[in-house]
Amino acid sequence: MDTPNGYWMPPAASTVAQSVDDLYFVIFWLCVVFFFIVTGGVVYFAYKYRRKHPDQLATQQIGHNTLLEATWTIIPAILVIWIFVLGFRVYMDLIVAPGDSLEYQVTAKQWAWDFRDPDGCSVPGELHVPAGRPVKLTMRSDDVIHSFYIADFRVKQDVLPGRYSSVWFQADKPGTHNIQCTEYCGTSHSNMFAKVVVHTPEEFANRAQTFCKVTVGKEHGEKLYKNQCAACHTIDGNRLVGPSFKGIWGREGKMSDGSKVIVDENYIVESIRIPTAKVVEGYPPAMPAFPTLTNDDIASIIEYMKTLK
Ligand code: HEC
Ligand SMILES: [Cu+2]
Repeated sequence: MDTPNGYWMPPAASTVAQSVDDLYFVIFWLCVVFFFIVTGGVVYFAYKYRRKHPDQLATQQIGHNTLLEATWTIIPAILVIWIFVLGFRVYMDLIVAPGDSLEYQVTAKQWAWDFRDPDGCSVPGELHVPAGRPVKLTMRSDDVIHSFYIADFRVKQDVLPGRYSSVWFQADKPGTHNIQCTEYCGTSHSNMFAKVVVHTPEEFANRAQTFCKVTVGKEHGEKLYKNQCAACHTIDGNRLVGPSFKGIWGREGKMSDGSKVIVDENYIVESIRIPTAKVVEGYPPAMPAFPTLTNDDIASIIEYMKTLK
């Protein structure tokens, strides 16, 4: 569903795009008009006041002409103020996100974009948004300065390490558009592409069943628990092969070597990645490692464990 390219400009596919283009063309056509006035004047006067025969004397110096000078000061001043007013209006539209925007988290890193929608859904290299709703991106960088640019939407914003920046847009028609990084950010800068996919509201509402599986958050953690851990760990306090997860977060556990640990993030990550590193007293070292779980998966399991009081 790619939108076709226009002749003058990429397709104007967001609600602000047309006003950006209109402003651009106001300035462009003013430049064209002044180009012809100035260069036309130069050519005309060069011809009109050319030296007509070899012994013609130089024209006498002319001091100044108040009417002429007032005209070429006042008219450009009015035009420049007009451009400022038009530009300021468009700038305010671009910079102030509507209050009911869907908020996304965006992380740029050498050399990829990571997008996370308000429900924690994330698809590698793709930003999925609904048509007809404002979308606000809160952006940060893990390393160097990048720049987020959707030409079809006419939005562009630097993405910085150590500081949040944001853009917003609203696309009214479903379709796919390119995202580029427009700040030179190292070797593979020119490959730092992504896509924004605009869905119908129905498609977007069903994304959890279709293209966008939630990969962070306690609901995702609960799903992982049921599929991968429930065989050996209960959540009701009963003992299976392993200890129950009931009240696990923050509890003090005794290990088979006599040491004590407080259950925190690092202990849980270690228990899952290297289960034999610390073995709970009174249990066999029977827990398998889970190499397929991502760091996000483990973070989600931790979020879920915190709810098991
Ligand atoms: C085959 C059974 C088995 C499965 C499946 C299993 N575990 Fe375990 N787990 C154990 C056993 C046995 C222990 C206790 C011995 C030890 O610490 O290694 C344990 C201990 C733990 C501990 C330390 C508990 C404490 O009280 O200090 C954590 C955390 C843990 N498992 C997390 C998980 C997670 C998360 C999953 C699912 C992704 C999982 N386990 C799947 C058997 C299992
Ligand atoms: Cu970049």
